[in-house]
Amino acid sequence: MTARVLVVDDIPANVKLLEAKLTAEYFDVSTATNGLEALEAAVSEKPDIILLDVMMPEMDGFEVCRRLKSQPETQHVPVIMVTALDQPTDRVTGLEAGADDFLTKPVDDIALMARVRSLVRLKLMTDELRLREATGSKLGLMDDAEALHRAGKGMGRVLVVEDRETSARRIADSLRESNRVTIESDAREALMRVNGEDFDLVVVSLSLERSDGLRFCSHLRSEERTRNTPILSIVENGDTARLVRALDMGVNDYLMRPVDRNELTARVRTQLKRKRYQDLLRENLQLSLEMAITDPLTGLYNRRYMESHLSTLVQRAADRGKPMSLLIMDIDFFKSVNDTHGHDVGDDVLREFGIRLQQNVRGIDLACRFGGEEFVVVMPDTDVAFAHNVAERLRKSIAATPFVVDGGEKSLDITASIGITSLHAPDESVDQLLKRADQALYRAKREGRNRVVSEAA
Ligand code: GH3
Ligand code: MG
Repeated sequence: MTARVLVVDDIPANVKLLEAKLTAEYFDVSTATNGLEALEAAVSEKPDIILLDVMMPEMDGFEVCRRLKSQPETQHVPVIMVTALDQPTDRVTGLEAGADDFLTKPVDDIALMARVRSLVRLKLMTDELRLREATGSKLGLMDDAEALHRAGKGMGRVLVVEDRETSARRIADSLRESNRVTIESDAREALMRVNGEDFDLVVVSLSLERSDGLRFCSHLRSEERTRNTPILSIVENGDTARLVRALDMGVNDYLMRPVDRNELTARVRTQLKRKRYQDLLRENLQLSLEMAITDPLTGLYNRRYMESHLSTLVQRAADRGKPMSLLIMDIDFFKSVNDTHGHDVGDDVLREFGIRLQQNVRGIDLACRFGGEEFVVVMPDTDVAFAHNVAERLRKSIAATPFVVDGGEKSLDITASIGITSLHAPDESVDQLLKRADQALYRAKREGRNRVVSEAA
């Protein structure tokens, strides 16, 4: 995993030290030495995570964090506060400013890496959801601000897995005001419970006396049902080894004993908010997007969605310096299918064509019905040579097996022609891309149909 990290500290030696540690782990590091610089870099560098020193002259880390978390361009970037003081009050101030985690100087290498990785992983997932969501709202389907607002509300369902009675009670008491809390003292029982009941957050002790907390976390992460449920773990002070394993496993956050009440409630709040935000995005995506952006006949994405999302994908490929390819396919002599067998049979052919298309592209490829009997597949991270292979496979899957149509009454030989292009320059427009693919398609038609043509290099 590689990611962009912004390191902010007013003391050059501290910046150098963190920069060296992160660069050694192949992170892409940029730096800032004061609050204002940090705010600028957070926008211009688009970091995936920010390591932020608390004590800085003029604007301190808390203020920087507050500002980062209050502007839309940067509010989703995780912030780790780096503080010289191991003070619970500092942590609470930081959490209230919106910080996602803390590291204490001198920064422990293992905790630093595990922490950065864990937050980056979460950020990448949220980015993906936000990207799709942004495409949805461009189409007028939902409202980001409304989703965020709703995410901050409502009772959370929290499962506490802890076998020390006083500790369990104290945690439950702290959370009860705004959550529905269930206590389970045995990890095996807890596992049964999460299979039958939905929880928004699981708080789990990693030092259970009678069962294995880490194993429980790993089960949660491997099961489809609980894979996205946030886990907040409670760790014995100094038990870095177990903490690191937990974070590597995908545990979202942690608290060291003795558990500070304010820190606990603040972290629970953060996790619940993020969970709800993600749930809302996912729900919105499934419900409204599917209806408005798919083609009713084939179930593929429609042209409107494709054009809208394609510009986002082009931008992203350009930003990351990754290749991207696109193909246009057009059924050969389709007019004669309609003319000979009628429009309904034509529709059957289109439906079956959609199914075969879907079966032959990857999940990250975007397949859509572009118009009548024209289809487009956008392939992120794919160069033109690889796209050619995909196209050949598609062409064969159409031509090799006749299309059974008209309720099984007829069987038709169908072929298609395919034109391919790829992104040449980062500033290319969607129109240019489509036009080149179309020219390649035109050549495929002219050269005899049932073939794949890549654009001339
Ligand atoms: P070529 O090999 O050059 O592509 O020839 P073609 O016959 O496939 O191309 P042409 O553009 O002449 O004809 C496309 C036909 O597709 C004409 C149109 O009536 C038909 N068509 C477009 N949309 C639909 C649809 O939703 N259902 C059906 N049944 N036919 C459609
Ligand atoms: Mg055609």
